[in-house]
Amino acid sequence: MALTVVNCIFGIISIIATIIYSGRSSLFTQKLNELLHWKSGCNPISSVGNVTLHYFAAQGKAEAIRMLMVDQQIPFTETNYTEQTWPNAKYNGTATGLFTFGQVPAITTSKGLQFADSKVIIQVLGRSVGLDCDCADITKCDTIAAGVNDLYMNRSKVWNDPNFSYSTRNKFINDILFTWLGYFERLVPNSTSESDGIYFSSERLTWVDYLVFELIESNCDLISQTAVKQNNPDSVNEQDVVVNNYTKEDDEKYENIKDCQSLIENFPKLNTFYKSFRNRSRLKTYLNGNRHSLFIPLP
Ligand SMILES: N[C@@H](CCC(=O)N[C@@H](CS)C(=O)NCC(=O)O)C(=O)O
Repeated sequence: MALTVVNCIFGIISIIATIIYSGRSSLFTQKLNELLHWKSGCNPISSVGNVTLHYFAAQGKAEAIRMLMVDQQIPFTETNYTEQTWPNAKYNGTATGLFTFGQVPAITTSKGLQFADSKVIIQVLGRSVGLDCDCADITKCDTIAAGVNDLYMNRSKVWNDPNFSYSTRNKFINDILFTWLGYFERLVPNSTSESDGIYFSSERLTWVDYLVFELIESNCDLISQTAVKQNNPDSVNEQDVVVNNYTKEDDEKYENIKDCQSLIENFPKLNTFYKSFRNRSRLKTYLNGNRHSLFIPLP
């Protein structure tokens, strides 16, 4: 009897050692976690319950989170801060520690979770519905999220500049957007085809797909909403000519980028991803409904 127990212990230790030395221990723990939660991904967690999204009545850094919640049927309500209500909310949220760095988005949930930061939120919500990346792809997913954030910050600088003009719009498309969409184009896996679904990671839908989709969608909207030159009479302003060496030809080149189609067709793989993702039925209904404004009403 004692010998059988010793044999068993020895057997278990050998199996664990083999898994560790084979370099596949993360796959093993992922499979174990998946079995325990009955959900895919490296680090699945149980349902978060009903969510309250603390953010402005604007798309901004909360929009990809909203898209994931709508598409994955996570029930949620919103605080929708305005220019008037934000200063007080910021003071209170910072005092309670909910807005860790004095900013939103943040979430609270009926199961007692509360934390801030757009990337942390979307990743946790993804984990709760089986949309975490595979363990082997965690670095790729974090990298994509960092890239989405970097482009967002680059864009904010341009679009929130009080001297924003039609020329700066076109210069943004030329100098920043084309370059960055080129980076994302390279991150679409080659092996995917439209019929299988195009996904950035783990050969299945994950939270990063919502981040990249929203990035494309919001840039498309910004470009379309500023496409008409008549509404931008200050085309090629003097400052742009002097400071940025900007010419009328630059304007003409990028005024052709006037809607989503004319932008995204320059990036074939992203185009296929974008079109197939936009067809997700709940998401399509959401996109066609009354959404918040693109711009944040900050005081
Ligand atoms: N790293 C944070 C940045 C959040 C952030 O920049 N929030 C802005 C709105 S998009 C904000 O709260 N601004 C108001 C303020 O700072 O008072 C995230 O990604 O969630």
